Amino acid sequence: MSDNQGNSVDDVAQSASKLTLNASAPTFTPRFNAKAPAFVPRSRAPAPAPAPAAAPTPAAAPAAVPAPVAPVAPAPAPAPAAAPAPAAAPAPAAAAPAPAPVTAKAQPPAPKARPAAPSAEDSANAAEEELLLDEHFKEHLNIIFIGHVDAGKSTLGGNILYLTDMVDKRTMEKYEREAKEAGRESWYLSWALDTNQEERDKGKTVECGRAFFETAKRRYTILDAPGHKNFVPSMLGGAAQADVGVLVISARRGEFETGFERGGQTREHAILAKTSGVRRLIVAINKMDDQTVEWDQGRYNDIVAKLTPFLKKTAGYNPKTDVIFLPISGFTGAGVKNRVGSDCPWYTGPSLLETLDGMQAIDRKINGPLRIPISERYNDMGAIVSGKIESGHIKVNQKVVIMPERRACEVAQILGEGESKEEMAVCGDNVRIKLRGIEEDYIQNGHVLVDAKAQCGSTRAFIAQVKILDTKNILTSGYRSVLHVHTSIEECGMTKLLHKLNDKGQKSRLPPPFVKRGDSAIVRIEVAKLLCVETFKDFPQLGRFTLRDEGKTVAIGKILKLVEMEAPAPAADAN
Ligand SMILES: Nc1nc2c(ncn2[C@@H]2O[C@H](COP(=O)(O)OP(=O)(O)OP(=O)(O)O)[C@@H](O)[C@H]2O)c(=O)[nH]1
Ligand SMILES: [Mg+2]
Repeated sequence: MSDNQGNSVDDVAQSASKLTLNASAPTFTPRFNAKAPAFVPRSRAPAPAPAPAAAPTPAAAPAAVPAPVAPVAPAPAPAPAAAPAPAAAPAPAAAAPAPAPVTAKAQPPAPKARPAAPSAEDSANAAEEELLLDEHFKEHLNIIFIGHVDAGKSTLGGNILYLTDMVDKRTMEKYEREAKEAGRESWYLSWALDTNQEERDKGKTVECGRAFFETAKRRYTILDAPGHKNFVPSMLGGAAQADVGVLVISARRGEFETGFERGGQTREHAILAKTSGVRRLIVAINKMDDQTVEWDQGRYNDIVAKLTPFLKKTAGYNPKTDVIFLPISGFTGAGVKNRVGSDCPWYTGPSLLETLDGMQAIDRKINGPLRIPISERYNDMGAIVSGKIESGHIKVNQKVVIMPERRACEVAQILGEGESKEEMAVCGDNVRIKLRGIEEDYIQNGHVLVDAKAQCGSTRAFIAQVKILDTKNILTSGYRSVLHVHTSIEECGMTKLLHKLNDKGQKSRLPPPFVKRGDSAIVRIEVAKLLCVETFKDFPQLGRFTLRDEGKTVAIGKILKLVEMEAPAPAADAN
């Protein structure tokens, strides 16, 4: 792996957002079922009393910093903060084919906008959707922890599991003892997520960790990305499944600076998260308890002031609508579940979990065609696959097909987070599925599980719009690299450069002889094996990708058109 020295992607990713064109899709507001049994955490310590409801505190915007805090509505605890104003669609770039707001392919209209006189079909779909939402009243949110190495991502994740009673006190005490014996005392909280020996020995996450917790309002999957630059591919696999990013920043003297300099993963992760479809970021300014910081407001403001223009101009996040800053200590837990309180009197805004609970509901295409990119598979008395449901819903006994090999099988069991067995799961859920009628060996990461009656196509070639980020060389047709698209990783070739795009997004008439750092272009990409992808317009999560080479992100892109496609099998052929 070559070094990223001095060649971070940010210089040239100035318009990364233009490329991702991540227009906020229409959102719906799930009807949360009042009959739902409330989640009552077995609190380990007497929880501090909820903040006095009478005087809702404004989200503290440190006065000295120009608008660093996104508009989180006052959050009278314990009720979560009201959702921030709907994220205005980030202004799409002028560039050509602007993806329409996300809608599932050939699907019924989004449930939110009910027409004045709904057709019978619309009404039936809306009724079905409401039923599904009622059953899944607790929305599932997938959050990815990103940021520079040692920023405190795993420690924060471990503490959240502890504070929400997902890991009991005795287990944590055991980790504490063992970590002390291993000479890594301060690392014990991270052991809840860094589960393998190498990770614990080195204190570095290698594989994107996964854990589950829930609050009174939502169910969450934590995806804990490794910060080290060598493990960016693993971070990308996690980002592909995430709805919201928590960018963890160490406020410790020297650490913020290292993470934020060129080549630091603060920058690379923020850009990659945005290009992977993570629309909203919570920036957790962490280690505020550290003795070099001691909850100093000046340090916090300084960091916020440095990050804000970068997140806006380079990573493409709108600081007003997509980004929320808050101070925490993942280690002591201050500002994580409970508010920072007297530790940090100048910040009176909501805690991290309150902020997550208060985020606007994500658009889910519950009645869309079933699409689950497989992120893991193994055998446990039958083939088991896991992944996030990107579209649609799945039920026990449903006939499904593993694409692109078109292997028909059936859903034997749906395992929710924890060990719960579910009758069904819906878009947004991160599930494990036991399959009947297929051997595990036939399944690979990057395959896509679909409904037998609504299969997807597969292809060996597609036309894409790319933005070239980090490469010293010029790229000509035939350039080979590694394609990361949803959970799939394949070698690919950029076989044709079709058009270069100018700043206004206009196509060159003639194909360019080469493209270089900073250029945008329309290209043809080919892979050796059949791949299940979709156009960005139809399914953004299956239609955006990165190209990596020698440990660097060379380009980001979105799929405009599938060519040499194998059409989906007619319904009758399946099973
Ligand atoms: N003082 C203080 N130290 C912290 C805090 N959070 C994490 N640390 C310490 O920072 C070090 C790194 O923590 P990790 O949680 O492993 O960091 P990470 O971001 O997961 O690192 P990678 O997985 O390698 O990217 C450990 O020694 C933690 O104890 C915090 O809030 N305050
Ligand atoms: Mg870690």
